[in-house]
Amino acid sequence: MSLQLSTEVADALNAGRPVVALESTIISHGLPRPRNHEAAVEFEEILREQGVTPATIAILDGVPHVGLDADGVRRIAEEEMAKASVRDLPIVAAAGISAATTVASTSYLAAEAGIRVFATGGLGGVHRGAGGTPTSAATFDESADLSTLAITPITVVSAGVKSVLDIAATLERLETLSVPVIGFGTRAFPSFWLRESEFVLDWTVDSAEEVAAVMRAQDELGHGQGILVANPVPAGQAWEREEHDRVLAQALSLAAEAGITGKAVTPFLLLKIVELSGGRSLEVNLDLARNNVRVAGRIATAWAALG
Ligand code: PSU
Ligand code: MN
Repeated sequence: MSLQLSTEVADALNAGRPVVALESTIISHGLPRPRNHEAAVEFEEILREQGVTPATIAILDGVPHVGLDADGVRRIAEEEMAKASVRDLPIVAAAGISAATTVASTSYLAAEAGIRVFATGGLGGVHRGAGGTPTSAATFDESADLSTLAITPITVVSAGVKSVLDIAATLERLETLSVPVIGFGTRAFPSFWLRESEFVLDWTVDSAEEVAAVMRAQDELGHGQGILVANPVPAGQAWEREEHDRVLAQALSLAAEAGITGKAVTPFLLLKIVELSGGRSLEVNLDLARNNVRVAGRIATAWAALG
């Protein structure tokens, strides 16, 4: 599958200038229209202001694009597209159709292009009930985001994982898969809309330069896995815990009642939560994503400085 790098991205990579990958599923399936388009444009602007080249990734008409032009960005925001994880890529390419890329497939394509840093909102993980409960069978619903990070050399900046997931199980799986997890200015693992979860991390750094040093050390060790940088939503911008807990419980039971399964689960929950919170969760989602993009820009800059 041959990648189509934008001229801007190809030039930046050839010159060793900082580049940050951005995913398209958050735009096409994770945020409501028309805010999704504004967000896609804004994420790119935040990077450009830092002197970093954005590489928004998506499959357009069967071609994996690394770096989109303005029309490509508009298309991922406005067109009905499939959500493509890594396993869907060859099928989508052969069919010549367009699809948005998840954290897994964005990571895969970014790494193929030689990009080392990627900003998202929240990494996918192990869904609640994945291992079964006393009254229901195991669903085995674990995002390919995790298994992809185990074999893909990319640093993903994420506000932890969404609290819709089983955070304990997700952290255990990341350990099993040997993916380093580093708190960025925090010891508490963030849970997307909230700055904290009950889980305490072993490792924390306070600067982008420290993350770049870990990336270099990992390369020197010859380990080809990714790194998860857990970056909490800034203080004062997190969702109020009480409302968060109430809305989350409602959304989870609506998903169960509606029998939502498979790759529809995450988009269903995210959009239902926006609806039930009267848009509050959306504001927090945008704030945390902007913050991740900014930190990813700093990490990419520190990484480029290491040469
Ligand atoms: N983070 C967000 N919004 C999103 C997602 C992440 O703020 O929509 C998407 C990512 O693309 C992630 C996907 O890879 O949700 C996880 O989906 P699943 O659980 O089906 O693997
Ligand atoms: Mn899933």
